[in-house]
Amino acid sequence: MKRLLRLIAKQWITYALGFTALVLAIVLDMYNPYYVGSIIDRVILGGELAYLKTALLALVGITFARAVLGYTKEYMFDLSSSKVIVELRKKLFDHIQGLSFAFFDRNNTGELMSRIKEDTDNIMSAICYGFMLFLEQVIYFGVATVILFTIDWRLALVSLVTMPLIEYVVFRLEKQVGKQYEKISDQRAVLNMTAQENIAGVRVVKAFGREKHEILKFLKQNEENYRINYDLVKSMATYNPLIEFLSNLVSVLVITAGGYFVIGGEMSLGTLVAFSNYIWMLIWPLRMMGWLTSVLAQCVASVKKIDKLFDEEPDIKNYQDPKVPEEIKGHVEFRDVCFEYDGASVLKDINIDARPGGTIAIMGMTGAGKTTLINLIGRYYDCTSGSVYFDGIDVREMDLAVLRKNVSVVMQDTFLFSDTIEANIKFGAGEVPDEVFRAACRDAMVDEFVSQMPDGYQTVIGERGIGLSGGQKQRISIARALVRDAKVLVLDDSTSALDMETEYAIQWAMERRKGFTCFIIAHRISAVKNADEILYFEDGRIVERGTHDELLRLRGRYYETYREQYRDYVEALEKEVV
Ligand code: DUT
Ligand code: MG
Repeated sequence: MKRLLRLIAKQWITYALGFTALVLAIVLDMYNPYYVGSIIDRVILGGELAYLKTALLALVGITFARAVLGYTKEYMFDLSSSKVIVELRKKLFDHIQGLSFAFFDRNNTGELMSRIKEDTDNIMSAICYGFMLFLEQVIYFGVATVILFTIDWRLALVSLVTMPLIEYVVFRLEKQVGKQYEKISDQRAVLNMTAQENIAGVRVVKAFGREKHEILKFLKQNEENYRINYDLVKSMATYNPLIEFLSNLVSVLVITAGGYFVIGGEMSLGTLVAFSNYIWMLIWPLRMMGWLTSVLAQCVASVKKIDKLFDEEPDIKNYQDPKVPEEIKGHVEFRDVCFEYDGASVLKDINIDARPGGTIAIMGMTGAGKTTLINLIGRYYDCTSGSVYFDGIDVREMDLAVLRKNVSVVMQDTFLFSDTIEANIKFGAGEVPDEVFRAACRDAMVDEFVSQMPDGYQTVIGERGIGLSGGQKQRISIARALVRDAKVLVLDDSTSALDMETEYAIQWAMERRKGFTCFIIAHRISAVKNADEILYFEDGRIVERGTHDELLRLRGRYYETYREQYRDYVEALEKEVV
């Protein structure tokens, strides 16, 4: 809440201008019934024709000034609130971006999206027209009450009698409607999610012939949506006529009682007409209060949710006195590293020494902990015990920005943005000299297919049917890693979708670039056999380690994998030997 108030306070000038316009508009509004009343008394009844011109001119003037002030008021409130929301959204987005992987493991995307979109929208409605109308109605109510009592206290009392009743019904309606709105909002989220999942996963749906099932599911949710909306309309239809009736009842009471005063000569007709006009300045605020309180309550709920998100601290924070190695060489060391996800042990007693310029290859079954291991290098997670060192500094004490700048990762799941190929490759690398960019594209074999596209590197991915194959996406993400020229390169299963020939060409290019420490996770022997050390993982432990030749001699898991992949070749070779 404090955060929001601070942002609002920053826009105080525009809010103050809006507020001034609002007060002036109300003051003008108060003159309207007065002139109408005087026209009746002085012109219609008193025959004072000369006054008609003055009164009409005043009414036209008021209408015109009222329009200008109304515009200014809305514009100022809109402007300041939009600025507040833009700032709030930016802060929230920055904050979410700063949170660690573990946070995103715990929270789903849909929920975070609704914090950024729906909750900020709720706050926007509250601080813009919610706040504006609230002020306006409170002032109307206060001023109108004073005027009514000044005109005639007896009539004022008569008109106030039914007000609590109106207010009671309004709040009853709001309570019911509020619950229904909540249901509608929840249901809409479900509907959106189903639609979104089905459109995003349309290939899976079609491949498994589930179109009919998914359509039925959607229809059912759509029907449910209709039902809840229908309930809402029903409540409105029940309560609104009652509110209407009570509001009109006030007029009837006032005109009846006032009629007696007019007939008795205690009050002029014009005053009575003016009075009955002022009454609506009491009724409208009352009728709106229900809706307004719910807008404000929704805003408070949204602010609380957003505050909770802001309170979320990144698990991985920069060390208070971050260290930077004198010379960055790319020496990565794991010492007795263990890692757990929420208490489930994933890595156990890992010791690795990756010398600068060396290549460590990692093999093992799915779920063995390979990705988890490499996530510890760039400190996307912190190990549970033991330490990871980068150039002799514990990564937990190293400057995070420097560390991450020097560890370039090609992730297992390629993620490309809907942007040009060039922007995707240069993503996060800052200024990239042209020759570095070209060399990366050449080495990652991106040039090969991009040069055949009519727009080349300016082709926007994901637009107008520009789709890419799995291997092409992998090549782009390899180029993205190479462009950063980091001292440590991590390839997580990033050549799995490539044909042997392309994989070999990329390997050869890497060999030629060298000068960086490389971690390669791969399943193919061909991708790992030249590594300085091959680690074979099983269940979070290194069960075999050594060079290709050493591991073959060991005749263990690695040898088995080798035999599987080169069965025909090995058999032929063994026959020949015999
Ligand atoms: N795991 C979690 N939470 C996560 C990620 C993984 O509990 O956020 C578990 C699943 C698995 C183990 O950790 O049992 C190791 O996962 P990892 O992704 O490290 O496995 P991998 O060796 O990279 O498998 P793959 O070859 O399928 O990529
Ligand atoms: Mg993995």
